[in-house]
Amino acid sequence: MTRPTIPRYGNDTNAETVSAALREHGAVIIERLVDDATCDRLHAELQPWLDTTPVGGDEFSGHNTRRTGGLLARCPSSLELVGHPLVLDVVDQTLWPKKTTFQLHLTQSIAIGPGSPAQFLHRDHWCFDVFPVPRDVDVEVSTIWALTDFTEERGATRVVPDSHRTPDDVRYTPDDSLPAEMPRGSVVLYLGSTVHGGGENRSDDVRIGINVDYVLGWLRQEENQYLTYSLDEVRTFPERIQRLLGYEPGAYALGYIEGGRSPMTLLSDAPLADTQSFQP
Ligand SMILES: O=C(O)CCC(=O)C(=O)O
Ligand SMILES: [Fe+2]
Repeated sequence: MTRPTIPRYGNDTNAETVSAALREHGAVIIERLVDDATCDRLHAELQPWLDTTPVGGDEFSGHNTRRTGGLLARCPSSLELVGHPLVLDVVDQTLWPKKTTFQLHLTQSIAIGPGSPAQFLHRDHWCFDVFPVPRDVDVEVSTIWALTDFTEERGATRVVPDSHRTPDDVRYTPDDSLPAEMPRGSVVLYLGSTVHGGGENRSDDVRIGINVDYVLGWLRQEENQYLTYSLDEVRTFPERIQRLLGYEPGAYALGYIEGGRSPMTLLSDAPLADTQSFQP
């Protein structure tokens, strides 16, 4: 039997191709989707925050791993990643069942320090507690952008290709996983059901990934986007990002204010096409 691999595309690919690969294999890499200048800028914006972020408090978070959230306000260049049109199109074509919209689940940098052991292999949709997500339903797409080159030695995210349709209680070992090796500026996308984890960092360097996850609009977000950014901060973001944060209703009657008004109306004085919620 041939060993599954993580499909890989160049930045001239399209959303249909990437989404099809993601749904078939549970993970996909797009190489060099942002350029070196963007990575340099983002890294420079992030560094002061990394310097003051404490290491994780448990094994899953990583005792020598620093997770810095709320990136949209802290690192303006992260908007380019979070709102990347190709990634958003892939997410849009992949999440199911989706009648209306999807939203941002979290942003965080994950800086895995030298000597860190591999993270426990897991499925991100386990954050939804006990709910047994049906095998053919994709409620979440996770992405990790490489801000430093991702090599196996440096702790590249490990993914078990083709694991996304197996029952939740099927357990995998590190031998079943492959490192998502990729040059900086690349992104690995995987489904909420795909088994994966941060890799062991056997190098002397810090591995920095920018983790941006998206979920269907009718689910609770992992990082509370309403409390992470003030309304004044949200007003400075592009409209697409405001919508992604959850300021547009998640479905016809989800998340309105004042008996049916879209929270988008809080962000601007201009009349908006969607001052009412979605039509049923
Ligand atoms: O850092 C990584 O490569 C993966 C992290 C991850 O999967 C998680 O924290 O849920
Ligand atoms: Fe994860």
